[in-house]
Amino acid sequence: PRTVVTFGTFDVFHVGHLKVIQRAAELGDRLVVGVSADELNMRKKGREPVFDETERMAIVGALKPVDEVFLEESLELKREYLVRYGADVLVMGDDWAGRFDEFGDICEVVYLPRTPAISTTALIEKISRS
Ligand code: C2G
Repeated sequence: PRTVVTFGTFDVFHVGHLKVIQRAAELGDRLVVGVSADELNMRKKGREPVFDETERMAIVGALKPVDEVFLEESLELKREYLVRYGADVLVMGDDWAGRFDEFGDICEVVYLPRTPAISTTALIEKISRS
């Protein structure tokens, strides 16, 4: 079977997240998702996620196209995760285009276009204004 692996925070889960997961799943037979740990998010984005890692993993793990979830604790461990979960394909949104090309020696690397005009940051703003 062809295993697809993707990564993300998936905080305040929205349709942009859903679409990238659905499209990632179509590229193989099995989809494994690495969900960013709270601490990794603090380092990456400088703010605490709205939903904690346990909640975000529960949401992503319950989606029909997702076969397995794990906690992504460090960006530096990407290669180890790809090997551990037997990735044939690494899928990322194109906000990461070019950033993971180095893993092309162990799997196919695919960047999918982001869904326009929706983001966790914009949602947080919209909710706080209402
Ligand atoms: N995404 C999308 N369209 C949007 C918003 C997000 O396709 N409008 C995609 C992103 O490109 C990414 C996934 O949804 O592939 C998750 O997005 P984030 O939660 O923002 O993930 P990020 O914090 O970029 O984490 O190791 C890499 C990181 O864990 C990626």
